[in-house]
Amino acid sequence: MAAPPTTQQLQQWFSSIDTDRTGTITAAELQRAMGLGGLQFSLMACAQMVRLHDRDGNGNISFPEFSSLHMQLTEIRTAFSAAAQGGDSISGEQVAQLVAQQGYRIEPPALQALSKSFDPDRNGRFGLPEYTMLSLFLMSAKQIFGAFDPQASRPAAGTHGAGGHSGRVSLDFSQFVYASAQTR
Ligand SMILES: [Ca+2]
Ligand SMILES: [Ca+2]
Repeated sequence: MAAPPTTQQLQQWFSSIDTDRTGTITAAELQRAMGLGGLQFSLMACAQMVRLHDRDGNGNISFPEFSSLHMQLTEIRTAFSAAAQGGDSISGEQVAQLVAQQGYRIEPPALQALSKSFDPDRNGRFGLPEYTMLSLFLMSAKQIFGAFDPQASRPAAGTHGAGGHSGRVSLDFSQFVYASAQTR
């Protein structure tokens, strides 16, 4: 496995992506940089990447936030490459294995629906962009779910859920719309 990049390297990448020199990276700047790297993502997809790592909530990516985004994208790419073994796509079964390896427990019907929605041409194969989007979606879903989980912020007194999560949420329609909107 390649050595992790040095802070200096990361800083150079950050500066090269920050084309308008604002000291922050927007979704559009990220989209352009990924495109140059041969990965075509929609602006919406890049906005989701920004949102997932925008810890201070100012709508764009600072250098520390970029470091965590970069680490996440590297982890996704490493898992993908190991499964693809030199190829440029992986099967639905491999996606299911990777998802399980990351600790997600998802029932088969949900897993099938998940795969279908990230395989628009329905050929049962997932390239790196598709697998990345699927991973980001799951991460967002976990984050949003956790935010609505009533036990999330309390100690696990009397519950068996991991980290105090009850593992169940109850949403009204507005909350459902809010939650869905955050995952795309
Ligand atoms: Ca910028
Ligand atoms: Ca930010």
